Amino acid sequence: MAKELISVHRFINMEARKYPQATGEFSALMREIILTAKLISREVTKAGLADILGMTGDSNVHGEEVKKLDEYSHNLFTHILKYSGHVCAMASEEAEDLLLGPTYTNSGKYVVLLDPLDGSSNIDVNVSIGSIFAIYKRVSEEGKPGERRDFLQPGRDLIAAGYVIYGSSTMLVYTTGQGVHGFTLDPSIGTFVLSHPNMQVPDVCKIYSVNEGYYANWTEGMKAYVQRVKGLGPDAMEKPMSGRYIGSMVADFHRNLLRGGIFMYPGTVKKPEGKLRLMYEANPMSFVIEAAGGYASNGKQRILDIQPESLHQRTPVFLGNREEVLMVEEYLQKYDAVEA
Ligand code: P6P
Repeated sequence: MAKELISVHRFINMEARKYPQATGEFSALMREIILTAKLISREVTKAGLADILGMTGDSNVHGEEVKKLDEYSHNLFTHILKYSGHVCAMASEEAEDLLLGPTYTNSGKYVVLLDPLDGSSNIDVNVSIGSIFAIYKRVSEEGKPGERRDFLQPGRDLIAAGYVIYGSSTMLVYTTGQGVHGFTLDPSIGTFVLSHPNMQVPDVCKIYSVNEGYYANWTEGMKAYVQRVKGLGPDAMEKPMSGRYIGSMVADFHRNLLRGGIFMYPGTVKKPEGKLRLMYEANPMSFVIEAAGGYASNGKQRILDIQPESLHQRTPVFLGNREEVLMVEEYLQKYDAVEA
């Protein structure tokens, strides 16, 4: 008996029926995100052809302005979502400040944060990249423009979060906090189909993902933990983990979610806050990993409990199997005198 084909739209409708009070606005917002994902997927898959098609520099053979793909993705997300009627304001890695104003809907209940195309530098070498999104319900008065406080909420208060990975296939993975579900784009019908229902972090942590090129800049605690997972030093694991690092957060995250692993982007002695952004990288991915049974920490505390202070603030990120991430906290506390 062939497996039943459940489109993401049917899935969203099924989920909405579980909440009698649902107005359908969140479902409608998700459908706009899905439309955007399809359009970006189409552009990403032909990105490698840019030079061949003469789409180099600022204009293509038709004289149309050609933007970099991350700028293109940003423009597409913001254009589609601001006219959705459900978003009063947005924030993006590609924009210094809040995105709001007359074209946004002051009556919109939601604000959306985006990393429109994370890891976009990997496009030129045909490595998987992704879009990351995070959705909060506004806390400011409906009917008025969105405000900064609508965004500066702890990640634990997210309504939904997820990512789209543009890889050997295009997949949408998202959660509203109740289970994590994966949908694979079937290009022949132009629809995301439920392929990975109820994704859970595997119990065994087999993979560690970190850029070891920064080893010399790590704290002693970070060095000691990585030595352990590599089977070195006094705490050596009996069966060392495999090292896997793509350098594209969505790709590393997705593989670890499926196979079991810990993803780390630590701070360094000189840059204790690390590189990744709290609001549109760490928080959404932490929301997903915790809904899948994992845990996410900045090395001292749960990422989702961090009270944000600015849109683009950075944070160290350790996420994946709960016990491994807790182990990192122990190492950093033990070796780096990191206060709890
Ligand atoms: P590094 C991509 O630029 C990114 O923001 C994440 O997707 C990725 O995990 C990280 O930076 C890679 O950074 O310093 O290891 O190249």
